[in-house]
Amino acid sequence: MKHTRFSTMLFATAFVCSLAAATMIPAFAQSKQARNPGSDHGEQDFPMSWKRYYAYTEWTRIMQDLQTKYSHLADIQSIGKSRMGRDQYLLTITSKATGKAGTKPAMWVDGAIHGNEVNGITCSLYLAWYLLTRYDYDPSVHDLVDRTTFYILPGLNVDANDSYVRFPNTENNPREPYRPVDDDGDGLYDEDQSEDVDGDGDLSTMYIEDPAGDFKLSPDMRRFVRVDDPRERVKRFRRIGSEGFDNDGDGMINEDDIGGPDPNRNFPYGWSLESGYPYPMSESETRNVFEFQMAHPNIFAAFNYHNTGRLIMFQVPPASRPPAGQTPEARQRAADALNQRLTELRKTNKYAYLADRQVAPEYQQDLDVQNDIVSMGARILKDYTPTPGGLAGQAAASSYYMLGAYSYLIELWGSPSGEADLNNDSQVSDEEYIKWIDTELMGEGWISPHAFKHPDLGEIWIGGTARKHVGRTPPARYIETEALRNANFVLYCAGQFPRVEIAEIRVVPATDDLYWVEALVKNDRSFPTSSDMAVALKRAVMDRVTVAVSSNVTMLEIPPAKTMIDPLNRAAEADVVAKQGSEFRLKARDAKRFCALVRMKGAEGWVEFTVTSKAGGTAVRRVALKLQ
Ligand SMILES: [Ca+2]
Ligand SMILES: [Ca+2]
Ligand SMILES: [Ca+2]
Ligand SMILES: [Ca+2]
Ligand SMILES: [Zn+2]
Repeated sequence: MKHTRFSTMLFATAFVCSLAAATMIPAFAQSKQARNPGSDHGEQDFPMSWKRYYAYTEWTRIMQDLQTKYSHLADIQSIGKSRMGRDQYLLTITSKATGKAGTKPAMWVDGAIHGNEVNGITCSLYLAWYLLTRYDYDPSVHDLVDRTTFYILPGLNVDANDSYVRFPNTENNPREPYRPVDDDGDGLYDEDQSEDVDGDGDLSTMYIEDPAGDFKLSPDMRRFVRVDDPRERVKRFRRIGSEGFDNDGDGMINEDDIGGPDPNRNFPYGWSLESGYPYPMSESETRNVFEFQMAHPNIFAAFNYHNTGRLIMFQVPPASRPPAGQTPEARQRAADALNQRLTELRKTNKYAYLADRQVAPEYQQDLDVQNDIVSMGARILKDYTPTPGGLAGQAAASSYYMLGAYSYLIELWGSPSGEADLNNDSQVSDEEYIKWIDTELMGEGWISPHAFKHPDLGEIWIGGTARKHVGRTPPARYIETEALRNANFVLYCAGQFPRVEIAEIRVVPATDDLYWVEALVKNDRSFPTSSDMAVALKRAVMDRVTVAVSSNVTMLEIPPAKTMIDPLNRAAEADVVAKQGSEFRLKARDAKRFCALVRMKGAEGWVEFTVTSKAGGTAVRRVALKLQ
């Protein structure tokens, strides 16, 4: 067995072959692939108008039709019923040909937990449509749908969602699930709700003439404004409130409207009685969601769509207590250092973001990952601002702090900010708002004050507010731009889910018939294979490497330790793989070297490394051993 070390190495590495376990061959080839941004990417296969809001029966029909047309990529199910008996439909999107949904890392997306925030439905639905229609045309979507599962629940709070779209409402209502609550303590439930008094299809505000009132009409007669000077001689009005009648004749109007607890205070983490009453997960709408999430530990990250304000609210690890004895000066130095780092980062990326937070070392990676992801979010969404999210009973907090999933609450849209703010004081005044409506919406969207005879109140005035779908949900003409950008951000995140690969494998002769086999295992994505929080919660499944050998090769058990296989390569320090396999965890953009010592009897054999990661997939690579 004479050989030079050099020749064997060359020969062995030349025989490296990789098995295609990580890159599965899709059953549905991309026959229609399009790479021209000027061309159709499947939209015409399932034409959809994104120029309107859909009611519950319409958007659930769209979900059903999508599933029927793309049944090889999508399943539909009801995760449960709302209080009023509506099904909460969920689409599960992944290529069935490349594995079952539960075996792939998953992105959870929901919208409109707050009933009035129906642009969350549109964004979720758009994402589903985008993934399905583009699958055959767009290589990046194809790859994502092959590797990833998307659980999409467009409308969470279905009862209030339906009402918001179909009936006259202000932009703020209805918001909560329909738990009956006796707001005025008269023993009757929801007996006096707001109503469209003048029958114009909108819910606006009622005013009544009153010499002691503190409102007057603006000079252009389009809104009610406060009287600044008490001596001013002008027709005065008192604000009554939202349009409505005194339905129960108790002298009060709209004193017992529909709606129970805030559903986004009803989740278990950080729950409090005051806004999440009567107990955590008391509402079927929220409980169905959390039970589904608990039963699907493959959920790796979650998006919840809300409005309003163009924010990327993300969950961050808990702030560490300042080290004992940390002086205010030391704290200031830390803040200065953070600012300096941010200034440096923004020289090359104006969207760079760093959360102002110090965390314990075991959570540092989660903070780094979130900073990284939301910086890209700010870039993709353009005029959105990252900011750490709230904890109190919020779905996103439970996703991260209880399930270990990276989570994001997107506050969509918002009063037209930049473009409407004409004097650049970072506020949109009522005048600027109306000017924006006049300019951008050709005047559509504003209810000018008008007199009306009210059966309970007599002569009143109604108006001076915007209609629905102006401030909190975008006018139809802006829906698609908003939905597209948000779909891109979700797709970006899913594309950054961990992906394990064996980037390199090589053989280094040790002595006699002994050989070191060394593999370089990598995850080049922005997410680690499990979050720091999942590790802390003991929900993380460690990554695993095992070594298999051909019949004439034996793997030697040697104590697990770092080993320098090649003394000439000082960087090539590797962890010895135990015979029964070794566990580890790949962080974001991480690489680790592993080695095994094997003995070969005969002239030919092979050694195969297998890396399995719950979220990062499986990678297998084999190296041939051959003596000359
Ligand atoms: Ca009542
Ligand atoms: Ca009520
Ligand atoms: Ca009205
Ligand atoms: Ca009443
Ligand atoms: Zn909301």
